[in-house]
Amino acid sequence: MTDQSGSSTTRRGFLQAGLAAGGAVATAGAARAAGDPLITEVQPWARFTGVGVDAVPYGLPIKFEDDVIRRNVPWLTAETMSSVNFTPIHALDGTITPQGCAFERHHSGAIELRKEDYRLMINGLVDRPLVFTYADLERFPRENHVYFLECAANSGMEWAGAQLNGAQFTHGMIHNMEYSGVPLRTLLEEAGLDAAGTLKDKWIYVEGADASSNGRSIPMDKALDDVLVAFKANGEALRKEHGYPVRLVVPGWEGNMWVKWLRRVEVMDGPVESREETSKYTDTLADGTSRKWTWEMDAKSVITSPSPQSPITHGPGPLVITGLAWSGRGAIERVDVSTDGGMTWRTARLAAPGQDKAVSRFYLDVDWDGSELLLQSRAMDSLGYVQPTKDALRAIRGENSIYHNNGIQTWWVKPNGEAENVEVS
Ligand SMILES: Nc1nc2c(c(=O)[nH]1)N[C@H]1C(S)=C(S)[C@@H](COP(=O)(O)O)O[C@H]1N2
Ligand SMILES: [Mo]
Repeated sequence: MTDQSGSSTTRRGFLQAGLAAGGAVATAGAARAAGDPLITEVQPWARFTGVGVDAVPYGLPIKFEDDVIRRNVPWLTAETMSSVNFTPIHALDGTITPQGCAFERHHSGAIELRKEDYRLMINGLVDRPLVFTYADLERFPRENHVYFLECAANSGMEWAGAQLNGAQFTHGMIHNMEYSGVPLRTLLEEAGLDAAGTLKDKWIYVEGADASSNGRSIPMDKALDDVLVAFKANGEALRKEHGYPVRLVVPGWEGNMWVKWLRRVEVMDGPVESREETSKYTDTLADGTSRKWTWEMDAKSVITSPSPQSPITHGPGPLVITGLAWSGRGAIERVDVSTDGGMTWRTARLAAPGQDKAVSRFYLDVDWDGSELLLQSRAMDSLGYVQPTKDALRAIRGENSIYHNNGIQTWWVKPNGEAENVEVS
């Protein structure tokens, strides 16, 4: 333990050296090299051996990163069983969300379902109603795809104005994973769709094995397009909270339709109009009528750093502005960043070309003069759709909405580097 406290003292020294040097990163680096004990003295981690292999059979993040966790907002819901927590997007980089900190949304809690007890039924207007075991599913040709899942309620608290102070809370109902699974089309074809007749006007109804069942209707053309019956995420088994052993992946469409612990797919003549697609996950407009079947998640983006939970700690000079962008209708084509509340825009650098219905990472590398910033990002997708301001959204949707808020987010960065959630529309 003394080793540990010793190292944190020297770490403070490291920070002060950085601040004293100020300005460009290179100048700071040169000054540091001169008399930094972290460079000139043998440190505890070099004087003693580390732990051996197998010390931790399945690894967790190192303790220094123990604040990079999912968090909930306790006052949002009465209890955690039917609730949501948020991905710490302010602290992540790249595009893939580790399962261990990917947000959870349950309507009746996460269940424990063994592969051996897993059954998937396909019934209704099919030639042969079938029941698959987990082992059966593993024998169909598999595909791998990276897709984002965004809860339709993401940013829902921000409709009327700025509310929650952090990208994790305003935009953290999203994750982006690589799924391995079998196309639903393959399983529907195995059951045979001749009995359904014309497929164009047919629907499927999907439900989970949990108490809520979270049943949703999906039009047949989507079901036969890119929907996956997935059993792995980011290379490993789905975590319990994400639907182990099998979940539905409905690319680009609202998270509610991605049924976890998938137990049944029924082919039907029409939609069920279940609770989750009538009283919930619809958008009440200014005139009191509600939009429904708002499945696709419109293009959206957010700056993850700097942001309220990720302030600037290094003073003026080189600053990396970064964030995430995604579209449920296609790929991200371009992201613009404004530092003056939307008056002027610069095109950010995409870390990689946009992928269909997957998250893109963007960067804007600037020389910060230390003055306040009103940071915004604006996504454009492959259909030419441009992320709207919150005012533009409210003009169409009114003020009663919760779901599908893809308006432009603003962070007010102060000269001391701290950031706050504000609205500039
Ligand atoms: N069976 C079942 N599936 C479900 C839910 C649920 O409560 N039960 N919640 C839905 C909602 S509203 C969302 S946003 C996503 C969340 O997926 P995640 O917990 O993996 O983030 O799962 C969806 N699928
Ligand atoms: Mo959701």
